[in-house]
Amino acid sequence: MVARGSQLRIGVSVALGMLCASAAVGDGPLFPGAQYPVGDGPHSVAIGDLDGDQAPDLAVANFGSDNVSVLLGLGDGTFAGAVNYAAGNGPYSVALGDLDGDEAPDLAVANEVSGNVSVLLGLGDGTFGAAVNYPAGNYPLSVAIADLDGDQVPDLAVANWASHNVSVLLGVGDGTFADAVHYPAGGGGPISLAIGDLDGDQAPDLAVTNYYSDNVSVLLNQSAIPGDLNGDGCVGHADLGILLADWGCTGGDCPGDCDDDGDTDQSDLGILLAHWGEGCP
Ligand SMILES: [Ca+2]
Ligand SMILES: [Ca+2]
Ligand SMILES: [Ca+2]
Ligand SMILES: [Ca+2]
Repeated sequence: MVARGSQLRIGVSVALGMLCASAAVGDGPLFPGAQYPVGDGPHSVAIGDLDGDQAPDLAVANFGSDNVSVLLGLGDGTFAGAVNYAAGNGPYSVALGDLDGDEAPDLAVANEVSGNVSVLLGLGDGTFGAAVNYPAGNYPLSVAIADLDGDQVPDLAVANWASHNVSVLLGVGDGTFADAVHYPAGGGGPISLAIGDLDGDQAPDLAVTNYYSDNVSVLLNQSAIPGDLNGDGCVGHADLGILLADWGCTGGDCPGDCDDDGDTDQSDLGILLAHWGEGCP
């Protein structure tokens, strides 16, 4: 188990940014705000508009009470009382994203003790359906959401602290997920992960912090189709348009550069045409 340093198990603090310079007191831009009770042992918080009123809301993973607290924002930096939804055992991390394509944010929760991920689909009004749990690795501590295979459906990536690996659960599109596929984290005790395109091929990659080996692993996504310049999982007219608009570009940073040699020319067109239609519906 990972040591949990904080003994502040009571509430979520909200610090309001001080916007008026003339009113500045002290050295920093923040001052302590209100506290809002949540569940027991809150470990992680995420921000998003969960009820579609343009006011940011909070979702909190509560390790001790095996649930997630949702606090709807009133738009002025204050929040309504927490509503709690059951998750798995030992929620450690929570991420927000539209997992079923209905434009209402959903919740993904990494449950350390039960070794799974809970998915709670949002109804759009700030309430959530019952958790559906998907097995991950041992002691999952972090979850992130991104379309990892380029099919336009969000997927889940999970860092598993005790099994030293990362689980990827591909989204089906209706809010359900395929079985986890595990990848070595590249270090010991992966505890946190983040997703971004680290090599510029339009496919999201993973960065994973490894608690025991004191390093960060970079896991490059291998699923990009050569020629899929806009990363939508299909090599087609849109990509050809990008390439032609970029024709003759040199010196790197060329959007039409399929082979990563720093320019956009005949070789890139050849690659695109060789993969024409791949991945398209
Ligand atoms: Ca809201
Ligand atoms: Ca949704
Ligand atoms: Ca996907
Ligand atoms: Ca990439």
